[in-house]
Amino acid sequence: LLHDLKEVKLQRMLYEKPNAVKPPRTDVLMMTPWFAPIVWNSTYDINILNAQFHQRGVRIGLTVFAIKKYVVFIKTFIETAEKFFMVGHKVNYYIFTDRVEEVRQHNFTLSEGRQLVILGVPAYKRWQEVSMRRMEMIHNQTYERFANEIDYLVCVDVDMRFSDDVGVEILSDLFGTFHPSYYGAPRTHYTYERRPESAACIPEDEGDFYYAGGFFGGNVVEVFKLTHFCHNAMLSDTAKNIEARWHDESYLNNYFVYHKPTKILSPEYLWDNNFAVPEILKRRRFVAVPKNHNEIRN
Ligand code: 2GW
Ligand code: MN
Repeated sequence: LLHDLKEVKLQRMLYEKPNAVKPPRTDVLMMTPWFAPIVWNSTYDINILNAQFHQRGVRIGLTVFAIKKYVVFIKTFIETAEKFFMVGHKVNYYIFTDRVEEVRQHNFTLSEGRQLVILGVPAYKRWQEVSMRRMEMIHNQTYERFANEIDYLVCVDVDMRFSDDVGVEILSDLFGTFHPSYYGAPRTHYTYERRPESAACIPEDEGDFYYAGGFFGGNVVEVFKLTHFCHNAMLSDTAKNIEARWHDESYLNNYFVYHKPTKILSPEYLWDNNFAVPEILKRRRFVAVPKNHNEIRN
């Protein structure tokens, strides 16, 4: 085995020396108490990271669901991903939809090394279920497909657009994203599921951050475990006639309390332009597309 290993060495590269006594940012938390980096602008060097991930020939899968009327979001989503998502790396888009023909008709032209896979899935009647069942469908494809095709999975909402770089700086074994509404809030303000009967319950004195349901990921094995937990917790709640407060997001938050993410993305990675932009927010990389709730959700 050892005899097959080639020497891997980064190319000569010029960049500013890191300074052990001067942190690049002092206005935000850059590291959790369990030593997971929190990704903010100016805390990393993308050239070093790109070289490392290219060296490993990393393949990235981006999963997105466009069920029923939400197919309207897919065009902007893919077009902006082509401009900003993992540029220069191997990317597979996995679009889960009940409207395979409509998605296919876009005939997206993709850059080299990028592929689009359309997966036909059922359309659940209730929107809460449409959202929650994503965990099951991602889980099912993990051993069917993802294990053979990619190294990392990135799972996101579709009612979004990329508006700045989202690259390999986000990748890690297991990652989540700060919800843009709660990153500065005290624990008691987090909208966790609090009923002890629910499998999503987080007691008042537990929990680190409030993570967004619309952006998480990790390596294939970790996403397999996460989606397995979330789906089964949801099924056991449903059997007891409980629906967690924020659906899949509630189970995700529970999972992250007891399986700490190895990296966390700042709200740069999930923003809503209806919010005032705070001083700490230097970039808005992935932002909500305004939607007419009545029209799109009924
Ligand atoms: C339809 C009616 C009401 C709500 C959602 C839907 C719907 C969602 C749909 O008809 N078709 C569909 O494909 N979806 C998918 O579910 C789509 O990928 C969408 O981005 C995702 C979540 O729904 P969304 O984006 O309308 O909900 P948000 O933006 O309020 O999402 C947050 O809360 C959700 C749970 O309630 C999820 O955790 C989500 O990840 C969060 O960002
Ligand atoms: Mn959304």
